[in-house]
Amino acid sequence: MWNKFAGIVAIMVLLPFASNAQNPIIQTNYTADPAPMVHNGTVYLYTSHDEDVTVKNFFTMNDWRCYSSTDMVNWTDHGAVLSYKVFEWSRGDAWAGQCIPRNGKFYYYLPVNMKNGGNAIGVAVSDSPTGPFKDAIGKPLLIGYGYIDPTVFIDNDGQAYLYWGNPNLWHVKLNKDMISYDQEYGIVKEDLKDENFGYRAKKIDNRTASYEEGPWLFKRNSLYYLLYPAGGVPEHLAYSTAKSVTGPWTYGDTIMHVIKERGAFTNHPGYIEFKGKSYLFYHNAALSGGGGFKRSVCIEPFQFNADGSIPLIAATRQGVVESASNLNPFNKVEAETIGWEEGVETARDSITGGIFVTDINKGDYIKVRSVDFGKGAKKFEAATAAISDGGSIEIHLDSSTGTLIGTCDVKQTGGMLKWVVQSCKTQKVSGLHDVYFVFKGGGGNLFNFDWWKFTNN
Ligand code: FUB
Repeated sequence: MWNKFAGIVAIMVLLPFASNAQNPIIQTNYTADPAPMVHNGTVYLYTSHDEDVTVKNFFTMNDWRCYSSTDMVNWTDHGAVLSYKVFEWSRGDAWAGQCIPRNGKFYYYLPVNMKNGGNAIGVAVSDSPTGPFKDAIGKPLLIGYGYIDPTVFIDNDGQAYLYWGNPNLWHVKLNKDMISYDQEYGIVKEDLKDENFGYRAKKIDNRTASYEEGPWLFKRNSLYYLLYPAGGVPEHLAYSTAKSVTGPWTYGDTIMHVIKERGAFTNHPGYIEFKGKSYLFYHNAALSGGGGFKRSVCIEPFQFNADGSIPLIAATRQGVVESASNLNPFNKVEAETIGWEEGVETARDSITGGIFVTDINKGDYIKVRSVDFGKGAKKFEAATAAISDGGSIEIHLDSSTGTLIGTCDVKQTGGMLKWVVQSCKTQKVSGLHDVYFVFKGGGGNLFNFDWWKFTNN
């Protein structure tokens, strides 16, 4: 999460592309290891989380976060949905996991280090995609050196598989309960050969093929795909395919070159098809203050080649240009539904448990993309909380300095978690726009912001 100092630098660094940028898609936190999941018409994006303060120049990661979107351009922050502390047998290192729905529950497979330092994979479960998650079995599901980065997949016949590992690649068949695996089938280790997982130019630690870690398994048109970071560090992304979910795998090609930016030395793929389009999720280090241990999740839309192969995908700043749907501003929209922001943070309300936008200072803004006003909006409502008067929300169209359609004064409400709906008239606005909430006022934190909506009367 960037602080105000970093924010100033960020504005300088990001300005050249901020107005059109969609990548990195989250600006309020450093996020990594994207694991998207489509459920009931919504994309849930689970990420690991690089802390703002890196300890001992290594991955400093304590929890996993969730964001959701129905349009691929605005992401609603659901906060940290679990911490490594959920696994009482763990001492930390909340690395790359993946969540999957089954039988009305959500199973989240996560690598952590055990209290004795060894690698293990745990499984957490929740009734909701946004948590809270709890340890499903009270002990590790799998224990072993290099047991990190699980990817989970359920085949058409209902059989679920878990693949994982660095520098090796293993898999198990999960039982229907999703919290145990077929002991008879056992733990299968892949024979990493060049023809299956690519040629490794940098021969280190007796590693053979290019496969490194972070597998992502899916099926498309009866072909199984395994995407993975490859080649050693700095990692590029590559893929293999197979006619059976258990291989043999045939090496495909590079999907994304090494991103030579700010010392990002890992990458991590995630893939979904959503509303008829294919999206590659990955991470770089593009946010202000970013680096190898402060990464940021990005998305690129792409098209498979006609023969099912994956093209080389460029890492861009623009990311998703076309939204998958438009946002209805006449429904209550969470303030933490963000297309792009500068300066603000998100936090969890200790009373309601909900997420809100905070650390709002003069000049900060939130951009919400593809807002469809239809025939017209005339009034704006916002749930805010403030300890003093003086702050306001300017509503601009299509840029932070675009047409000003209204200014909503935020009155003091008696506390920074005492939510009161403030409202103001707006100029009549219709059609499709990007909306910019530009925050104005004196010095310091102005107010907190929970949700907003427009009305047409
Ligand atoms: O995020 C920590 C580790 O870095 C992940 O587990 C790997 O995939 C790499 O991204």
